Amino acid sequence: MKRVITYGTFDLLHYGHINMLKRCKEQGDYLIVAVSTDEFNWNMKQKKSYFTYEQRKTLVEAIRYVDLVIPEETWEQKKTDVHEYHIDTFVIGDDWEGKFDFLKDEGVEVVYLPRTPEISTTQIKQDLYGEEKD
Ligand code: C2G
Repeated sequence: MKRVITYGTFDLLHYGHINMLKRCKEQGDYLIVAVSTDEFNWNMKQKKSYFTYEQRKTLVEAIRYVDLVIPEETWEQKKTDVHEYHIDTFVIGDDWEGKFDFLKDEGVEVVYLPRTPEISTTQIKQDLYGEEKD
């Protein structure tokens, strides 16, 4: 059983997220998604998500490709998560290209996949409300 993990905010869930999670699952048999908590989003990513962590967790758990959702609370937790959850492969969008290569030292395959180019949470907000910031 090949175990895969990925991380993200997944706010205003859209088909770009779904495309990514589908391809994450294609990398193995069991997919864990670490969803950023509200505190992590605000303190570390200066992001204020529209949906709370609990709401985003509920949405991501409902996706057929996802087997388990855990909270993402720190940047550093990836290094321990991969051992705690016996991860074979780490996957994330290529907007993070190279940023998590250190996980290879933990014996984990690191895969960066192309994003779905034309959609983003920011774009949705701009289209709907004309807001500039994420
Ligand atoms: N994504 C995508 N296509 C989009 C938008 C997002 O493939 N149009 C992917 C991202 O590349 C990422 C995942 O969907 O792999 C989640 O995206 P975000 O919610 O924007 O996550 P991010 O803010 O990049 O947080 O520790 C890692 C961070 O938590 C990642």
